[in-house]
Amino acid sequence: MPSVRRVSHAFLERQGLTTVFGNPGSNELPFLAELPDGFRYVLGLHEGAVVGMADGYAQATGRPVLVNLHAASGSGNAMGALTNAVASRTPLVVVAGQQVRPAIGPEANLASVDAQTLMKPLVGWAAEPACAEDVPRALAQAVFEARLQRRPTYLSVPYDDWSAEVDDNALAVLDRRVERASVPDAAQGRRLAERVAAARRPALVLGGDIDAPGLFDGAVRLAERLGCPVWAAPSLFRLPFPNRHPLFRGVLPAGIAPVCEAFEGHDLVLVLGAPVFRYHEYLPGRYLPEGTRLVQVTEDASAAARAPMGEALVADPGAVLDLLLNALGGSGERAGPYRPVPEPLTAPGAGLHPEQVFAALRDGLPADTAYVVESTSTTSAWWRQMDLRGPGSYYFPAAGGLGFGLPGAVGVAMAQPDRPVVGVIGDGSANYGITALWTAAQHGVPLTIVLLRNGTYGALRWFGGLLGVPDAPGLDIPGLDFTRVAEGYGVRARHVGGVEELRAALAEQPGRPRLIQVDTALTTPS
Ligand code: TZD
Ligand code: CA
Repeated sequence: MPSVRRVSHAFLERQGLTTVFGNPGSNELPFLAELPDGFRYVLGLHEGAVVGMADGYAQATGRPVLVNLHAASGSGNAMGALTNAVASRTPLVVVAGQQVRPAIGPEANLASVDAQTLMKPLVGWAAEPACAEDVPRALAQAVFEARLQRRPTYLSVPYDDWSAEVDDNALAVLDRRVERASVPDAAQGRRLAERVAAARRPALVLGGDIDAPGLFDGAVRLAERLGCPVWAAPSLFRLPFPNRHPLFRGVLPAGIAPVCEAFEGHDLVLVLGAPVFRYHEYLPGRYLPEGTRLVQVTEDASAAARAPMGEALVADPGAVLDLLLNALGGSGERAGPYRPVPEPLTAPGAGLHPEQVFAALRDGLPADTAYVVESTSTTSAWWRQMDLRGPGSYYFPAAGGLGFGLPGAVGVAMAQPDRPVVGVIGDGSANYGITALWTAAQHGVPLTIVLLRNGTYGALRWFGGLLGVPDAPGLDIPGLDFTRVAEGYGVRARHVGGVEELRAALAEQPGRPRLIQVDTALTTPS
């Protein structure tokens, strides 16, 4: 009779979940015993970094990824990082260890009390199997729920379950295949196509789900066919459209009133692959201008249900793009040349203006570089200087939880070893996921971290102004030298003083992780 462990490992192998991001404890060791040869265990030194790396890896591969965490304490450490994975719709399958069944009730040390509800608000599905024999099936459910819902799931497994024996019925899980098809029916398709064709001044709003091969190009074709303006949805975390395309109008501001203002004069707003909307700053007003209709197409049923306005079609945005392109016919106008980049701004003091740093990245690095950005006061400088034209070019913490950027860059680089990957990380943000440097060093991940050191939580100073709090303590972070921190974790690092030195440093291709620290002047996000 096979063990729960053997069947579970075989299931994970068949489903392609053979890269495990984790940080182990005693409860987890029995799951990790006898891992078959094809498995790769990626050790992270803190659970926030573990989830951040797994999140980047899963987003870049577009596939579910296994995360192994230690009981309640490890899971708790991971929760902040999971908020981002929820917002980016990343299918993380978190398997946590648990005490043996008789020790849970009496709350022995390392028992995870009420493990099913521990991560509940964040995960789309959570369970602790009712008996050992149910573990392989429950693990399969965790994987399929994560994929179908595109949301993290959580499975808590008592550690002695792994060596329990199961009968042949448990093997049925190995042959399971679970798929989804979500193409609109003929009437729904016709209605939507007629609505779009009849619009006098349509506008497109694209969300993170459109940053995928096929969809990204489909969105460009649709926009050119319609000749309409395109915005990225508010609180952008992936780039769904070339940012210098002549039809691109930028990222919608994350407030009710400014979004309404942007849509002024449009009779139809078609939202593809985004919630409606992830506002941030509370700027009340009308949701939509008088006479503007909004239609949201998303395969996220919850995003459709919770939107405060508009119509929604729960369907695959890729299928809808195909359908609209077929229905609208024609070949679309060439929309004209890409918009040129402006000269980078310079700063009066000692540090570089962030625009100078970004211009150096743009000029010096290959066009297909993937950027993982966690630098919060430099957003407008970033979009003014960058010229990103293809899918998978840009990642940002989707729920705004810091600690994604540095680990996420490691995960993206591990997922795409042939693509240049750069983390653009603020001196505040870096600290939340800093231990990922060690994992990058150990795996020799060819990754560049550009560390922007302005000595402060720049975005919070700006927020202080907006909220009428000019005197909050705890916003400055002097005395940090990331070259020494990085060296301590085994990553080669250097400080660059000026633009030319930065450009020269970027031109080197070391083939292993490196950190480049540059002092920057304080700017505002917008
Ligand atoms: N903690 C976590 C986990 N997430 C957060 N978003 C914050 C705290 C609050 N926070 C922001 O929202 S922005 C920011 C903080 C601390 C400053 C980030 O500093 P930075 O970037 O150096 O990375 P800038 O460019 O100086 O703003
Ligand atoms: Ca900073």
